[in-house]
Amino acid sequence: KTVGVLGFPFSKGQPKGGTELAPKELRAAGIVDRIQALGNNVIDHGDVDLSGLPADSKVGVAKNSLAVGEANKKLSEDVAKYLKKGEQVLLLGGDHSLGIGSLHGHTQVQPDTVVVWVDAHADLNTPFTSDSKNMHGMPLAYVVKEMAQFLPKTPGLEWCKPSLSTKDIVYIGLRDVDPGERKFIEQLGISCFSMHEVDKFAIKDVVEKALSQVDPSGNRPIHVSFDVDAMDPIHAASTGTKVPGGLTLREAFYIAEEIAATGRLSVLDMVEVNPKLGSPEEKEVTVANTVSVTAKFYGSKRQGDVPPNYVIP
Ligand code: DIR
Ligand code: MN
Ligand code: MN
Ligand code: MN
Repeated sequence: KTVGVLGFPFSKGQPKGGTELAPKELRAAGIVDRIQALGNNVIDHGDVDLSGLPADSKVGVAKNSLAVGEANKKLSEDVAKYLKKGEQVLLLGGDHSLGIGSLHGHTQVQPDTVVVWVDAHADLNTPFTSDSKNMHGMPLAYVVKEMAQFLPKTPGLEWCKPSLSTKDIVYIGLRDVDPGERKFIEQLGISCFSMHEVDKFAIKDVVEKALSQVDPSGNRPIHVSFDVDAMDPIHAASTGTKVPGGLTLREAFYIAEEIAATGRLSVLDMVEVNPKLGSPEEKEVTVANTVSVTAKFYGSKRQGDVPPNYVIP
């Protein structure tokens, strides 16, 4: 299979500068080589061209919506372009507002995709339910049909027509959910495995139940949107909104190994690494763990890997 790697050096979905540096850091840490060494054909397409984004005024219901909207429009087109060539897409964020363009582009090409949203947060806020007004807390609200009735007209996002249903989405790892988001999850019946369910059922059952709830037939393409803050801050401290009590590195590995085993991973977003946050050691650990988890999604196994042309010396 061919994996197309795409960087999205963007941070305007939240207030902290630094996530725009993550694609460069992840590449420097060898993410492309790691995936290639597993026997995948990897094409690094570089970064989405984010030059000349509009400047936002300070007023507006959602912060930086012109820039977020325009950047995501370009992202959607790029994701769709590489999927049409038959590639899988690995998207290196960037903050999680990129979920808008990534999911929009993905569903243009594969309308039957399911979404596994691995995150401490639900990212389902509308500009009305959000306290922060940061768009990295809103991407799912803009791509889910049932949410359209709750959204205001948002400058910059006029192009974005929702293309997913609540039935196509499942959450894993939630532990910091705002009141409006919780209400939407209940009212719209979105499948959700918060950290409570991870504790209750253990990760093996959580992954099994999550995949069977969202796709009982087990044949649809899978979009994983992996926010590194899903992991416990011990494993991923260099991120903008750390929440204690998260997934262990082992649980993250297990999710990734099981998704890889389905053979149906189509798009993977790895988001919210912020190399400017935390100590140098924490940055190094966060980047290294993000690379390791990503490699598991593309076939690396903890039981050990044998490169394709390996010969016993
Ligand atoms: C919070 C935080 N729910 C918000 N969201 C984050 O601002 O909407 N998402 N950090 O990843
Ligand atoms: Mn998050
Ligand atoms: Mn919150
Ligand atoms: Mn997120």
